[in-house]
Amino acid sequence: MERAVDIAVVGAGFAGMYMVHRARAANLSVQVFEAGTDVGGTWYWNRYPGARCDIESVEYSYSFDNDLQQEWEWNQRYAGQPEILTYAQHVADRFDLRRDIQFSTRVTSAIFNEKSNNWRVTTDKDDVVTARFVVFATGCLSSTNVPHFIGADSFTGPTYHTGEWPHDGVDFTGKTVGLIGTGSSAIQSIPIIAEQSKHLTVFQRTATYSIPARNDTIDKEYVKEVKANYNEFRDLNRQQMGAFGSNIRRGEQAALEVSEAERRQEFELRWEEGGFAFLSSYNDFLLNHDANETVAEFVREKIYSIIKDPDTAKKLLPTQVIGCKRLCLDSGYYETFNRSNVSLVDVGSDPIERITEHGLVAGGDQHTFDVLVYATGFDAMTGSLLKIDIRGRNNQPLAEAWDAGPVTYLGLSTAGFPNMFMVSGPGSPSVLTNMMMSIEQHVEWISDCISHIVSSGKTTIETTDKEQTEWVAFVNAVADMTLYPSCNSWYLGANVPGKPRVFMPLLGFPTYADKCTEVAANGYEGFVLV
Ligand code: N01
Repeated sequence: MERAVDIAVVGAGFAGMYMVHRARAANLSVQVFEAGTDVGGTWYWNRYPGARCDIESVEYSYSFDNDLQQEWEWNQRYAGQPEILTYAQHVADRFDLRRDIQFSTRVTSAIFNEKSNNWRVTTDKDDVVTARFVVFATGCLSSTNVPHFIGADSFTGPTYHTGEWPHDGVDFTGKTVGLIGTGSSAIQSIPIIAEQSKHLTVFQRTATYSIPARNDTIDKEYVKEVKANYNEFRDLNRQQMGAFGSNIRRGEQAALEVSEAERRQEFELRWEEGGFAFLSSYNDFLLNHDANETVAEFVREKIYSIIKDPDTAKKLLPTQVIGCKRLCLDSGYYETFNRSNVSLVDVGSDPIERITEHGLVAGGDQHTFDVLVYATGFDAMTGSLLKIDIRGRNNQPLAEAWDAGPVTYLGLSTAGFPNMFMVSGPGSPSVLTNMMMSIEQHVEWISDCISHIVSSGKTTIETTDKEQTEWVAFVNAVADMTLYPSCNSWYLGANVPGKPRVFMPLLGFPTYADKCTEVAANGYEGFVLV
């Protein structure tokens, strides 16, 4: 049966959930479709052992409702996946969000009708909804990346991807396990899988920098302090580059302005403290190669000192710029390679040739195992959007419009796709921030914009080719002032073969948020309202 709503939303993670709340507040009807059986998005799917957020819990949470933020009690400094999922479920209950969300339903297409100026959204459950506006709250890291290895289907044992982990968990007891990847998901899961399994073989293409997380139960006194001035604390965080970490001591000097002895003392202190603050000791790590090398070398020394076997230690030493790929935080990652039941295979110099019935072949050697784990990440930022048949004016597919890489204005909108919005889309700060703050900022901007269109009697809002071309150039020019583009990160789409190399997230939350506010205040400058 065909239904009509004001807003169709794709995805019921933190972005889609808040979109429901805001739409209701604006008296707009809303229908959300969610592929999972419940809310939570990333935290619904990523149930691999050890999955944990690396932004502090008091910051990685909604700020829009004071009672909610005052009443909710976190247990951990960095909440684990089960705790965050419970929080998402609590929010869904508290604001009665589920009645506008249809679960176990995947959106298959969203097609703009130029005559009626409506979007026609269809699903794999044969729903058809027409909506004036469509909002993609599909998440930046939701479309799993499974490399196309020759013979992948021939493996006879169970295969898992960290980003689509079974809800009942996986029991590795007595099993031999092969795990591909050494990004954040691998770094969190490897220590736990190693403890459980008979033997774990890790296949590493690029060695990773990881800093101790030093996670612990949350300090109740600290929480009390935060809650006493929660709104001010949030505002201060929104003024940080990444919209988090106002409590982080940020070095105001360049790394090479101080002596080696002073630097080392600072690095040691921050290594002991753990967390992202480690990379804030000096202000130019991502601007200056030599400065970066001082801290990179410190981490390499730490790795070398932890690992007992010199050959393994050498393989684990990263060479790229530290922070260029997203920094990982771990609990016992490097120490895991001292276990007698863990081995490391370098597939950077000898790539995986093929998967076989009982394992894989790399560098001419056959490696056998019972279970295969892909910790190979995501087709980030664009993957989930491009999986859906999205078509705008002239029936043009989004995939065609983004043939040379994603083009957006503000990461919110793309030309030729009227009344379509993306939450934390490519071209917005998104993954380089505390996602909760970016999500709130986008959802509030989008819902205000929709309310404006409706109340002012307009029909459509759409950006222009010129505006988005300039925006993409700006996003890349900002990145080019830093060392970010110097390695093959997923920020650039470099982890997915054939994906156009474009730096997707914008650096700097506060100036971006100001720009969005200014655009709206100036009558949606850069958009055409009809
Ligand atoms: O994915 P990744 P992830 N052959 O892309 C390797 C967020 N997150 O799921 O580096 C062999 O980082 C690939 O190798 P290389 C966070 O933003 C957050 O771990 O491309 N190996 C890499 O080692 C994070 O950055 C949290 O050479 C192959 C790995 O697979 C993002 O999600 C926790 C390969 C993929 O690492 C993604 O993290 C978890 C191939 N063909 C995730 N293809 C926290 O909040 C890929 N690889 C803590």
